[in-house]
Amino acid sequence: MTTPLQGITALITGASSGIGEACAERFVRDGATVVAVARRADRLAALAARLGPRLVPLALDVTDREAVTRALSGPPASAPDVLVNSAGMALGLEPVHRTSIDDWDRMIETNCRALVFATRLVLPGMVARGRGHIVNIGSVAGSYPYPGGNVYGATKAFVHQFSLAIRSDLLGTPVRVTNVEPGMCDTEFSTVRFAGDTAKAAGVYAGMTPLSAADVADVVAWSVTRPAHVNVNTVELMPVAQAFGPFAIHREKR
Ligand code: 8X3
Repeated sequence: MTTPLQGITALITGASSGIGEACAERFVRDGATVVAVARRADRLAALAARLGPRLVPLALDVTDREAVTRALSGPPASAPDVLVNSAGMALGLEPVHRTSIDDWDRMIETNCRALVFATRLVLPGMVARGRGHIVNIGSVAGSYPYPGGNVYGATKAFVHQFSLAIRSDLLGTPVRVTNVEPGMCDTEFSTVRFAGDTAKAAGVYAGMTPLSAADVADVVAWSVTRPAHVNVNTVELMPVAQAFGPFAIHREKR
């Protein structure tokens, strides 16, 4: 028997745009109540106006550990059936020796530290209530290195391993853990990566059909709605127009 989204509560981080927003939309459409977490209160208010009363906005910076602790210790965020950790970003595409160390800090802070912290806060309740599902939004960049992906890819490799590791801790409980790892997806991802340069970002997706945020939300919804005895560990998805390259060889001129 599948697990319905109808009537459940989902806490979704990074809900003001991209994959997080698409997940919020999909979950609300399918009957869930969504506590939508993001820094941008105006974007959350617009989302609430669009999706109705089952979209509960919670303006919050997920990297602010004290604020997150406070917010997740009482209603409406304290007892979710599902946590979708979608807050995250890539910053820059420079070779490792030229990257901004501040960018590294922000990626590690959001993609790793905030994700494990939110997860740690909701898990005791999920275990005690005997139900729960953590869905992390990873990336193919966590498995396949590419030039300039350095710390971004490493944060997503962290998310991959963390997702598997906590499932082994949760063995014997009904709490499920899934890592969804998309490839190229047409969201604000590249605009953020290139510090607001929309033309450069558009070039990333020129002449090909990337995944949409709704494609990824579909996989998240599918993972959550499997029968209760099924744990989807990892789902990797890419656009058909994206694939892997051969090893790069540097040859000296002789
Ligand atoms: C984003 C996937 O392929 O654009 O996480 O780096 S890719």
